[in-house]
Amino acid sequence: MEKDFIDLEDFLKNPEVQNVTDNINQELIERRKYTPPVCEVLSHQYTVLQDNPYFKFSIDRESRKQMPSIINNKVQNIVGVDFLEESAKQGYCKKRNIGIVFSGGPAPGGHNVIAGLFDAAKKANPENKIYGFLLGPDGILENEAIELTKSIVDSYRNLGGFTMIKTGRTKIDTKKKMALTKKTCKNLNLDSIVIVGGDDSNTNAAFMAQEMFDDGIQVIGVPKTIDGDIQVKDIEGNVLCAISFGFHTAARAFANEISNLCTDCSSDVKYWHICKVMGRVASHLALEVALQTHANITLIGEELADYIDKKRLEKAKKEQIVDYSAYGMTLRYLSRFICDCIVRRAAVGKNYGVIVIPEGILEFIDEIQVFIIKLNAIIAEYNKMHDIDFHSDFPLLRDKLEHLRRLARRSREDRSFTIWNTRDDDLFDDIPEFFQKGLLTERDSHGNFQFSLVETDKVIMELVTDYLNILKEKGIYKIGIERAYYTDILNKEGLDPDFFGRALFRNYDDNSMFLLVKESIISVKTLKKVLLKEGAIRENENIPACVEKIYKKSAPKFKTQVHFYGYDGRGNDPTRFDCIYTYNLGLTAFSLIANGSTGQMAAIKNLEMDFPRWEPIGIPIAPLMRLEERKGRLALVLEKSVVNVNSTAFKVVKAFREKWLAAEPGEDHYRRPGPIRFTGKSEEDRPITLVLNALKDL
Ligand code: FBP
Repeated sequence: MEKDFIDLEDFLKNPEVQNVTDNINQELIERRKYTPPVCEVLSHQYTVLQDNPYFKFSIDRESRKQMPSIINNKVQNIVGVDFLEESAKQGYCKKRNIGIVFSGGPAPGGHNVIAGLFDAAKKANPENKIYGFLLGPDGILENEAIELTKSIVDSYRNLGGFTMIKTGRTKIDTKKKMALTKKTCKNLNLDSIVIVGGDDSNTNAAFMAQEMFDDGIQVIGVPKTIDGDIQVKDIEGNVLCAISFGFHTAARAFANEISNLCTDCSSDVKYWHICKVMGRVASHLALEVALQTHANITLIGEELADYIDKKRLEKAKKEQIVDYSAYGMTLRYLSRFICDCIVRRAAVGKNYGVIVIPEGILEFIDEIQVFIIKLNAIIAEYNKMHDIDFHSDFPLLRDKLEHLRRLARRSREDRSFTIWNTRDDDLFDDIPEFFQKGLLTERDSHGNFQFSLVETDKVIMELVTDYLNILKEKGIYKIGIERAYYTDILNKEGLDPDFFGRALFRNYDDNSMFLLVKESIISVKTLKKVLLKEGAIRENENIPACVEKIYKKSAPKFKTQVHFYGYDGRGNDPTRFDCIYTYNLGLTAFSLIANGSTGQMAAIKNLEMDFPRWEPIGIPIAPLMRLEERKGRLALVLEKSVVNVNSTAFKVVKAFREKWLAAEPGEDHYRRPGPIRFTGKSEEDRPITLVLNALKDL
């Protein structure tokens, strides 16, 4: 008998099978062997630093007090040289032990920071050692580090993730942790530590630099976060760091996926895709995604925070009162705005589309902030006054709501009681139940509201769905019927399009390309009524099948698909921009170390320009710090950069908003950024936000 099976073990040994199932594929090989170009100044044998007094900062008094050793640091320019005096050369090339740690969420390009640091350190002195702390700052506290060798570093060049040494979110923010850090530095005989992290981690870097200043241990920060909210300007608005690394890759990865949804929904024409994109606070990623994809609706949190209800303001002015609630966006208004866009697109036959919602949007909605503050106060006050805590006394949502209602009643009787009034109660009533529950859940151990527990997109889209149902019942939300199609269908059935058209549509005589069924027609029953009233059919006559078909086509269903883009883009292999940026950041970090800096952040100025104009620099961290409330007390932190609504990039998105909504007959205006291309010439060389912001201010 013929053998009709193959031996699996033999099969797996087949070279072709091994080739196609190997972990190492061509893309990986090419990524690993790619050598990013190096900024001119960093291509020299050595570098020296020059303080640049041109860039100034407004320094917080507390920062001056808490960080006296590094507060007078200046921006440092890096200059490439091929010759150094013997003593300077010895200092530059002395044998060093350098530690590096990733802190916070992964961001594409981190491995290249290590590669750049490694290459520069080995070039200066092959005996230099680089230690990678494992699992983030915990690795420092627990002295868990590995020496990074060439083979380890080579296997991660140009690859995404922080897989080489992993990451973690622990903060080095207490005396005890600082002491452990010093102990680890001593154990490993470290000369310096490089902290690759976001705003909090760079804040930590500054405190560590201050703390270890007298021990001669240098600390250098590197601006990382896909959220793009580390951006540095001086007091005059000169840009020193246009964006943190990882932002471009994450935005490009999200944009590719969202662009695919634009293609799908405009083919299938039946879904609205709701895309939540990461960005815990700032909406930079959503803004870049809007520019990359031209999605129909993109919400920008920072814009909502700026919103003023001019009508209310005018009304209040006339009544000679101040209406504080006219400032700031409400959830109700936001959902109305989205519904308006959906209804307008449906009217031209497009009952589909793509909405981009930044993850952190609720923080910008004044009303939510106010609720959180008020409810925090109500819960805290209740707990202070009673033996049993608020949540045990009111275990169910309805009990909690009843308590709030009692407070609202009290505010009507007692004018001095303002914490919860009838308007608060009415607005709170508008919120979906699951979100009411969310807002009333137990606070964390510091009494803070836990934003991360709220499903942002769900909150907004439930309100949208509810209001669309109302608009549907009112006959306002309708799918427009193409006039040519309507005429054709009726002609085919031998019916007079004009005769039925005037009875059926509200805009039949105004030459519109899309016809809208009358508002009063919201069911087959009401259709029959209207046709009878208009004399289009007689009492005992049925509705002509083609007319009923047209009506049914006009009745919308609001069908959504919900997506979350975050971790996927965060784990993407870096774009060429991020590969080059991060490799040069690593080289810059070494240059700062070799020249004795501490408390500086490695950065590249002119990122928004062509690569030949990139300028590696050191930015002093301490002068950037501000007092902010953290866990109920004021603390010095590096300020987060949110989207500037006066920036060119934002103004461009705003100017194109109507066009990209495409609530008019004709094609949508989607843009296809395509997948991240590592090789070839077609990949863009920097984020669009940067390109636009570098152009003259509008
Ligand atoms: P970093 O600021 O640490 O870079 O992290 C940013 C981020 O990716 C946010 O966009 C997101 O909200 C958050 O991390 C998610 O955090 P986690 O990994 O803890 O779920």
